[in-house]
Amino acid sequence: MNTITLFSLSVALLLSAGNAAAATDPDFKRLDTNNDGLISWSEYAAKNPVSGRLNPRRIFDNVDTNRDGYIDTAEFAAMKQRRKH
Ligand SMILES: [Ca+2]
Ligand SMILES: [Ca+2]
Repeated sequence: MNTITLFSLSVALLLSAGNAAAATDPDFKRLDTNNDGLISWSEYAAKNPVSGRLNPRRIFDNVDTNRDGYIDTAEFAAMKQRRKH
């Protein structure tokens, strides 16, 4: 057994201990390019270039409800809920 195998095992354990449902949201994972569980503004901006009248910075700030500069899984889930209604 090598260190890489041990590392992936501990990551898998950490992931299953956390909020597995939100962490596996494919839309969230698509935006969280460095897989740290948070979507930073630079990650968001890379996938959402300015186009037309939509300002991605305003959308990002809207989703980042606690204004810490990152979209976490709970904020992302809340945003998806709002879009459904
Ligand atoms: Ca990230
Ligand atoms: Ca936030």
